[in-house]
Amino acid sequence: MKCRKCGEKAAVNMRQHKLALCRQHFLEWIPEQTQRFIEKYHMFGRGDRILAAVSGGKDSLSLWDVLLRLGYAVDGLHINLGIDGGLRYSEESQRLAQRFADERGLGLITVNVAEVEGAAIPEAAALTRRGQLKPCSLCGLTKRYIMNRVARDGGYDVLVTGHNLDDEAAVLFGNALSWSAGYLARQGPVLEASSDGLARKAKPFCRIYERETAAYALLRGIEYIYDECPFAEGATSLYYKGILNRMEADRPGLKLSFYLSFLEAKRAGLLASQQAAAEPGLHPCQSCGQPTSAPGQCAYCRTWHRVRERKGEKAPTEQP
Ligand code: Q46
Ligand code: ZN
Ligand code: ZN
Repeated sequence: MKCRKCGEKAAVNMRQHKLALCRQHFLEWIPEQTQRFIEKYHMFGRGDRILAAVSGGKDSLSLWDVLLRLGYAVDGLHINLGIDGGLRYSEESQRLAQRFADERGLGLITVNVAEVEGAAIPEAAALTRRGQLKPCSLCGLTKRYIMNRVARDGGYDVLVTGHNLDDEAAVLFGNALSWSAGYLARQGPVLEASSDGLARKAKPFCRIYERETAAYALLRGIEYIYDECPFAEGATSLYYKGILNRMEADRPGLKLSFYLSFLEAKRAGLLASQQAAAEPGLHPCQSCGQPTSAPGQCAYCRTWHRVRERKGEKAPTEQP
């Protein structure tokens, strides 16, 4: 297989795009594509201050790398969840995120959940109803809250995450199976800021296959955490990814057309009424001031308050 651009030996063959590229041209192609999507979906501009959520995995570190190569001003945010699972998962994730930042002289904000809230995610989840079986629900709530808070308090224009096409297609598949109109209405490359304090969010890799972000990290020599979070095992999203991968193997490009057709249908008015009604009445949380639709306290404050109560501890003096 030869590179379409130069005729040298191809390093990556992308059947879905009918495109094979050598190392050098693949490493140029990913930023070009990313820039194209940033513009197409009006994600952010040159003067914007960008905060990238970096887990230490291939997607978020590749994204940070690509945005820097494109000349954007990007700081990183890493959230240490306190997950071990015999793999020292969180410790290793933070080490790799920190190393990436240090080697390039970049700013990385780190929030350690156990230090801020008094309990790591697995311990806290075991104390709440939310996370009895798996801590993912509490974990997701906590990550969303901290990301939003840091982005808002730091005055960032946009929060970017490394979600790739496989992630987006799997979420879309799940939401379409249950016709969750509210979730479908909110899914897309950009989630606009709300006037009451929800940060603007964008996913510059939403059209890049997971296989491509992995190849990018590998060919750029980015060291990332290979292991999945130990709690990801058996996750529905992985099950959906497996099904979509089987379909993709028979029909290259299926995942991309599934996602793009959805965006196109939305643009043409599908879910228009849900989009108009998607914003529930938000008001500031009584405790932390972040916007919430829940009466009184937001779900984050309520849940972590309960965790501390059950742990028999006092409320922390510091918020993330
Ligand atoms: S939600 Fe669940 Fe992930 Fe949190 S506990 Fe691990 S698998 S990290 S994306
Ligand atoms: Zn080439
Ligand atoms: Zn709150």
